Amino acid sequence: MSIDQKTAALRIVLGDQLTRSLSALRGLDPARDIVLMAEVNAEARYVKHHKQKIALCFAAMRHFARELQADGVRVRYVAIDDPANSGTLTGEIARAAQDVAPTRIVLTAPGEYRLAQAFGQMAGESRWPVDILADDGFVCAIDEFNRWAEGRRALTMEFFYRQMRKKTGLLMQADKPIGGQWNFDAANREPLPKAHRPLARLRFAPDAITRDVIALVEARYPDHFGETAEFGWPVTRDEALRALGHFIDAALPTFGRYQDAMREGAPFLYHSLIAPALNLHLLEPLEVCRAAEMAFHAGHAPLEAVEGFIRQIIGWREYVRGVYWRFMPDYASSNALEAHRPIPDFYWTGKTDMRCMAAVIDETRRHAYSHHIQRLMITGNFALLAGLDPAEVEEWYLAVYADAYDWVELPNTHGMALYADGGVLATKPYAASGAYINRMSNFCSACRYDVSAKLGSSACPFNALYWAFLIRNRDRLGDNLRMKMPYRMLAKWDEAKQQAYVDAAAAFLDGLKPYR
Ligand code: FAD
Ligand code: DLZ
Ligand code: SF4
Repeated sequence: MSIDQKTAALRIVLGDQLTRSLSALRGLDPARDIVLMAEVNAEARYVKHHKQKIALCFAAMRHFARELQADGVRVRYVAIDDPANSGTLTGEIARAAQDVAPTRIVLTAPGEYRLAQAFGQMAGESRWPVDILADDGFVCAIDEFNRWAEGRRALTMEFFYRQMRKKTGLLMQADKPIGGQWNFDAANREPLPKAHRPLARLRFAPDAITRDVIALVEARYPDHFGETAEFGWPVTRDEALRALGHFIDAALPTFGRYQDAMREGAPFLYHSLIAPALNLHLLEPLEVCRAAEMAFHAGHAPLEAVEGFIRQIIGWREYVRGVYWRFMPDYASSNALEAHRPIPDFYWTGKTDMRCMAAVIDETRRHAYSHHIQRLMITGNFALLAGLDPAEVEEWYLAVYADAYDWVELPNTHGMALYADGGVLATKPYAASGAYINRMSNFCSACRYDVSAKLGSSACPFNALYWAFLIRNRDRLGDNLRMKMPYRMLAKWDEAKQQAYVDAAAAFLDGLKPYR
C-alpha cells in the first residue's frame, strides 16, 4: 500500500470487530483514512488459545480486510509473520501512527477489560488524539445495563430479559409476551431418545486463505491446545449468514426440546453454532433474533424453541456482558467458595476414566466447541464440585472454545459454573451428581465407573464429590432456599456417613495430577 496522501483518521479494527457497521468505521473517508488491522502474538498467546480459535480469528480478519480493500478502503494489514510486527496491539497502533501521522486515531472499545485498560493508557500518552467509541453492536448499551442494575438487590436475568423483550418488541404483542408467558423452558430440555439420529450440521470447508492461516497457526503455536483437522467455522459474513439460515431452517424447531441433551459423538445436536460468528461481530444479535422470530410467525418453529433461543441472546448474552463491565476488575478476583485446588492435567490431555469428562474434552479438542450444558454440567460441574481454582478454570475456558472472549467467558465460568461471585449471576450453584449426567446423556453407559454406586472404587466420582461439596459449603449455602432439598436430605445422614463421602471425595481428588 502506498500512503502518499495526508491521512485523516487511523481507524482500528480489532480481531473480534469484523463488521462494516463498527462505530470506528462510521464516517470513514476511503480516500484519506487508513484502517489498521494487526495479527499480534500478545493476543494469540496471552492464554494458550485453541489452534482453531486463533485460526478463526486470523482467517476472519484476513477475509474482512480483503472485503474492505475490494471496496476501495486503504487497509494497513499487519500479518503475524511480518518481521516488523511489534507483537502487541498498542505497539502496532503506535507504529502505524508514527508512519502515517494521522489527524486522529479512532477505535471501538474492546471487548476485554485488559485491553480497555491498555487502550485507555495509550490514549492518555498518545501524541495523536484518540477517540474510543462505544461498541454499539449489542442490544443493551453498558450504561443502559447499569441503569437497569442500579439499586436492585439481585440482578435477576429473567427481569433483565423481559426488559429486553419490551425494548426490542421480540415475541411481543403490544406490551404482552406472545403466548401469555415470558419463558417456556418447562416445555424444553428433554433427553435425546436412544434411537434418535441427530441432524448433520453445516460446516464450512476452509478456503485457500483459511488453509494458509491454519498452516501458519500449526507452525507457530504447536504447543497450543486443540486440533485443526476438522475446522469448519464460518469466516465471512456470507458464511455466517448461511450458518444462521441452516440453523433456522433445520435445527431451530428442535432446539429447545434437546437443548440440554448430550450424546457422545454428537457434539452439535440442535444448537445454533453461531457464537463464534456473533462474537466476531460477523452476525448481529438482533438480526439473528428477528430471523428466529420470523420462523415462529411463519409456523416453522414452535414458540418454546424460538423463545428459548431468543432468551439466550437478548437475555443471557447481553446480561453477562452487562455484569462483566459493571463488576470488573473486582469480579475476576472474587472466590466466594474459597476454591483453591489446581486444575488437573486431564482438562488439557483428556486422559481420565470419567467418560463424560473425557468425551467433552475430546470434542473440545477436535472442534473448539461444546454446547452449554456440557460446559456447565460436565466440565463446569466437576470444577465446582472439586473446588478448582477459579482463575485456572477460567484460563481453560478462555483458551479452549472458538467463541471465548473474556466479557462472555468470565461471567459464565466465574459466576454461572463456579459460583465464585457468591451469587451475583446465579441464584444457586449448578451442582449435580452423576444421576443428572446419566439422565441427560449416554456417557455413563460406556464409563468404567458405575453411576448408581455412591461409594467404593467403582463409584461414579461425581457422587461423592457432590455430597462432599454440600458438606464443605454448608455454612455458605445451607440457607439458600433453592438448596433446601439436598441439605434437608443431608441433615438425615449421621456423622459417619457424611465422613465417608468426604473421605471418598478427598481420596479421589488426591489422586489427580495437577496441570502445573
Ligand atoms: P446455542 O446453544 O445455540 O445458543 C444460542 C446463542 O445464545 C449462542 O450462540 C450465544 O451467543 C448465546 N448464549 C447462550 N447461552 C449463553 C450464555 N450463557 N452466555 C452468553 N451467551 C449465551 N459463550 C460464549 O459465547 N463465549 C464463551 O466464552 C462462553 N463460555 C462459557 C463458559 C461456561 C462455563 C458456560 C457454562 C457457558 C459459556 N458460554 C460462552 C455460553 C454458551 O455455552 C455458549 O454461548 C454456547 O454454548 C455457544 O454455542 P452455540 O452458538 O451453539 O449456542
Ligand atoms: C482472540 C484474538 C486473537 C487470537 N488474535 C488477535 C489479533 O491478533 N489481533 C486482534 O486485534 N485481536 C485478536 N484477538 C481478539 C483479542 O484478543 C480481543 O479479544 C479483542 O481485540 C477484544 O475486542
Ligand atoms: Fe461421568 Fe460418572 Fe457417568 Fe462416568 S458414571 S460418565 S464419571 S457421570
